[in-house]
Order: sequence, then structure tokens, then C-alpha cells
Amino acid sequence: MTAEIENNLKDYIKTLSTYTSTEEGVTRVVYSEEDEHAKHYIKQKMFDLQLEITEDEIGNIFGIWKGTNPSLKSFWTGSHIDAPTHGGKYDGVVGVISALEAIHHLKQEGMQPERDIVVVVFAAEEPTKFGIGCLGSKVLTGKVEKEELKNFRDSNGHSLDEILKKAGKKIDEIPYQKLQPERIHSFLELHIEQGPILERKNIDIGIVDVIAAPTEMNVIIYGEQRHAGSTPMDERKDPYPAAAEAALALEELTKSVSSSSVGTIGNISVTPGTSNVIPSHVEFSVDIRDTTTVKKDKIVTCLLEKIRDITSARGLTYSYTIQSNDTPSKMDEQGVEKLKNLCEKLGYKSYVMNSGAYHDAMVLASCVRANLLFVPSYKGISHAPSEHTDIIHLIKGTKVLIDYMKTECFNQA
Ligand code: HGY
Ligand code: MN
Ligand code: MN
Repeated sequence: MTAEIENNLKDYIKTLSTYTSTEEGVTRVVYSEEDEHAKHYIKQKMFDLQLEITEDEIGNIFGIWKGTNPSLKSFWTGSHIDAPTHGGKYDGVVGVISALEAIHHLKQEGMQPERDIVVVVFAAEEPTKFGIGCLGSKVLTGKVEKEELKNFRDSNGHSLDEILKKAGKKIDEIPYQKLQPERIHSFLELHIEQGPILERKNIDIGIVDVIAAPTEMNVIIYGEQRHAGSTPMDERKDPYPAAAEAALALEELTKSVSSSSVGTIGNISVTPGTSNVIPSHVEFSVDIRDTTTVKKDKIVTCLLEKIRDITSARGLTYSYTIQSNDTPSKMDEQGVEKLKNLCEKLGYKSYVMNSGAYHDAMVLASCVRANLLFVPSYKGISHAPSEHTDIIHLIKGTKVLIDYMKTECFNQA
């Protein structure tokens, strides 16, 4: 059993990591050629497992192992396969391949579930393309309105509508709130921790109780474009130092509110972006997260007040848009207990913890019983080329998933 699971998981990871637009790490932006190749490969694997395969108009893929009792609610499991720029091989991928490998293993044991087992590959979990995370699961659960989608533009100004058309999809046919919570028993996502705790504590499996959620913003600070050489320092309206002050304010605010608060400026652009020109404006992303809405909103409010004060003191103006403002989500308590017991039975050390990263389980938890399992990340590194998880941990995570499926989907008389 173990040797075969190991070989299959290694094959999945090796093959999927070839679908990338960069040599350095894995870059697989949603709706890109690489993303389509990866989705085609996963659909092929679903076909080989004789699953019923569907894909919705935003690009979520569903591989269904039909159960014998259609009156039972279905069990959902899965994650995403899009990857951030110069990301790693494991983020999201682990949840999809372990689900498919679990099904492969159970089929080999000649088992047949009573309830449907649905493997979901959520589209656009990463915010790379449109600045909003978990787009696929948010559309599925009705968290993003149809009209909103029509306003989506990527950094090149291309609309979601155009991009979907190129991928052979029609925005108007996107099924809104397609997910019927009353038809779903539960959702379980296996994911890499993307942090250092499990490795540091030498724990096999992380069982998540709360997922921190992001507020994702875009801020523009406007100054006055002038000559870098002939403009005296006291006559400048330079937006860049103001942005730098805002970055330091963000760092100070997140450190002061709580140990679970985080704030990141991951993307900044300077216009016109020439070395001898004082910029006309500076645009930057802000990603603020915490495990409670109160703490997160406090940071957002204080940061915007700071930016207001910094810009007015410098005679500058600013604007901002909020791309997404997600709610931190509690995982299903019953599921946490079940997973703890399963790990104990398997002889794996488990640890209940929160998740600093968000996941599709965060979105699903708003309408179905959702749980999230972690396997350790090497040195806690993720969203980077050196992201790595030892195969033994992937095997253990897959075995927990196999046993969870056995308890939840088989012999449900
Ligand atoms: O950013 C996140 O937390 C996720 O990895 N996309
Ligand atoms: Mn990610
Ligand atoms: Mn992920």
C-alpha cells in the first residue's frame, strides 16, 4: 500500500510541477496555458479513476465517485492547483492528489461508497490574476455577485469575460450559488502548513480550528511628477517616501495588535518608473489578516487613518479599493475531534492549530461543515521555489484522508 501511494504521489507532483511558466519555482496563474494543461492532466487522472467529471464556467472541476445511496449527502474533498509567481510544487496540489490517490487506493481495496465522494479542484485560489483569493469557491458559494465579476480586470486590463471566453467559457453561464449546502455532508481539505510549527514541534498532522482571513486592498498615493535633479527636496510632492511611511505603519500596527496579525505589501508599482523622475503616483497592494474580524478591522481602519495623515502632512492625495474582505472561519468542531481520533488510531502525532494562510475551506466553512488538515512544510517555507514537504508526510496525510473517507462515506447504513 505505502510504496504504491508513494510512487503515485511522487508522479503527480513531478508531472504537475512541469506545468509552469517560469524555470524558477512553479508559476501557474489561473486560466493560463500552464493552468489549462494541469487541469487537463488532473481530468485525465479522474477519467482513469472512472469518476464523473464536470467543470463549471468559472473553471472549478468536480470528479465524482458515485455512491450507492443517492439519498445520502455527498462528501467533498480537494483544493486548488493554481500557483503564485515563483511558487512551490505542493501548495494546493497536495489536497487534490491525495484525494485522487485515496480514491485509487479504496477502489483497489474493492470498496464502494454509500455517499458520493466529490473531488473538487477550485479555480483561482491564488489572488495573482484579479487580486482576490478563492475566486472559484466564492463563486460556487455565491460570495461573489455576477455583476461584480463583470468588473474584474487583470493587471493588463483584460476583463474576466474576455479571459474566460479565451478558455472557452461564458461568464453569463457561471452557475451562481451552485453549491447546495443541504446536499453536502462535509468538506475536508488537506494542505501543506506553509508555516514552521509542525516541523518545529515534530508533529505529523496539523488539525486546523480557525483560518485567518484577509482583507486585500489596493492603495494609490498621488504626488507631482517632476525632474529628479532640478527639483529641490523641500519643493517635492514625492509619493514614494509616503508609501514607505505607510509600509512601516502597517508593520508597526500588525505587531502591536496581536501575535496572529499579519500585514504585507507584496506588490508595488511606481509610475512612470524612471530613475530620474519623481513619481506621479505609487500603487501598492495591502494584505492584512487575523483570526478575528475585530482585530483585522482595527488594523485596516488604523492603517487607512495613517495613510490619510501621512499624505495630508506631505500635501499628497490617495485613493484605495478593497478587493476582498473575508471573514475568519471556524472549522467544524466535530470534524476536529474525529480527525484527532483518526490520527491517534494511525499512531500519528497531531496538533490543533490555526491557519495564517487562507484556503478554500475558509469559504466552504461559511455554508457546510468544513475541516482542514496540514502536513509539515520544510522550514515553514511556502510561496517560494524551495517549498517542500517530505513524501512521508504526504503519505501520512493521504492515509488520514483514506481513513476519514472510510468512516464518513462507507457502511453508512
Ligand atoms: O495567500 C494565501 O493565504 C493562500 O496561500 N493563497
Ligand atoms: Mn497559496
Ligand atoms: Mn493553497
